Amino acid sequence: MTRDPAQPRYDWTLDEVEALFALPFTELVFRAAEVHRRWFDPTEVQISQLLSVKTGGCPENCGYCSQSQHFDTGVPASKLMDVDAVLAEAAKAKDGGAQRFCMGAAWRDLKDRDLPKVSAMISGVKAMGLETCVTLGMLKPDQAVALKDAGLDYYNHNLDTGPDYYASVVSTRTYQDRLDTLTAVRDAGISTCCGGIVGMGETRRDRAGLLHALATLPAHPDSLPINDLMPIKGTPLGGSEPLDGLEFVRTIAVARLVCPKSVVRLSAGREHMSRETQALCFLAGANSMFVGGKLLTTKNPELDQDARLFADLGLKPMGEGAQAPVALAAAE
Ligand code: SAM
Ligand code: DTB
Ligand code: SF4
Repeated sequence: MTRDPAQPRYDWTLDEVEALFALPFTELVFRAAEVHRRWFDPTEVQISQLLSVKTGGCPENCGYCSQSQHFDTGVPASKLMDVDAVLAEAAKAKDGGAQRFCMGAAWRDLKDRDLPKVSAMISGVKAMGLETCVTLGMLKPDQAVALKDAGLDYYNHNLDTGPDYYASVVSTRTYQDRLDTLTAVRDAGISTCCGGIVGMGETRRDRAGLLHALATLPAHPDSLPINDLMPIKGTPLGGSEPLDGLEFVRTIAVARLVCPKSVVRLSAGREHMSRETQALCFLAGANSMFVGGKLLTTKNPELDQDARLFADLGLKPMGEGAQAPVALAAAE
């Protein structure tokens, strides 16, 4: 009996995932595009915008990160933003066309003392009619429940890379720590946003390892961000050899095939990607992106550039009756 490739599976082997990477490029992208349109309208893209609500000074040593206090990156540490200032940024993001507002904090874990302020940010953003997402480091089960009660839709917590390469990237928290936080998030009924980074000097097998880990979770991530490393001077991984664009597209395609119903985000790295590479990503199954000129601490394409990309590719924001972003509408 042949299996329907669009039906989610949780029993992938690492060899099977690696074999997908090895398919001829055109065959891989075709298969991914076929699966993509079984679950989604391939002209629709989910639009998120990021804000760093607490920047720098992080005690963790993630080797790619501008915000770790272990490396001299020139990113100054700042305190948790005031709720009003965050809501003002969320309003601007909404006006620009964002559908989800993602707030990131450079923390190892959430401290209970910060819960009331973070909860106020979440409920305030939610009240503006935006979807809410936060990424605050490790969470305990009761904290996840509190965030859900505040109106949280998504929690972002990445596995970052495959389990075999993980120790070369970060040593201050384990893969299992990350899996435990994801369990707390799922158990609280919050949607999961979980993916990783490529272009950190890992092998193709490591990239397959990341996607294998995601595809064999108890539930596939609702949102699956694939980040191309934004190289940061002063970090251990800042001088990594850039990943070939076609290999990035392959990673997107394999993510689409192993997690067919996940919303796959073409995440960090668009700033240094050609329009053609991005177009191939959308063809290969990516259907989410960050808009706005800034990610957390690094650059992202400006709205008018993305407006042109959307118009040229015939893409539209995901969802019935979704508002075309201002700059997108202006470019039509
Ligand atoms: N401190 C929290 C944590 O790590 O769980 C939340 C914020 S952290 C910056 C969120 C994610 O951004 C990381 O897990 C990583 O996957 C991604 N990220 C951070 N720096 C990056 C970079 N230079 N390039 C690409 N992705 C990056
Ligand atoms: C994710 O996977 N990518 C976003 C979000 N989740 C939090 C972060 C990208 C950060 C890129 C580097 C920076 O701007 O500092
Ligand atoms: Fe801290 Fe998150 Fe950066 Fe790691 S990725 S150093 S936990 S801010």
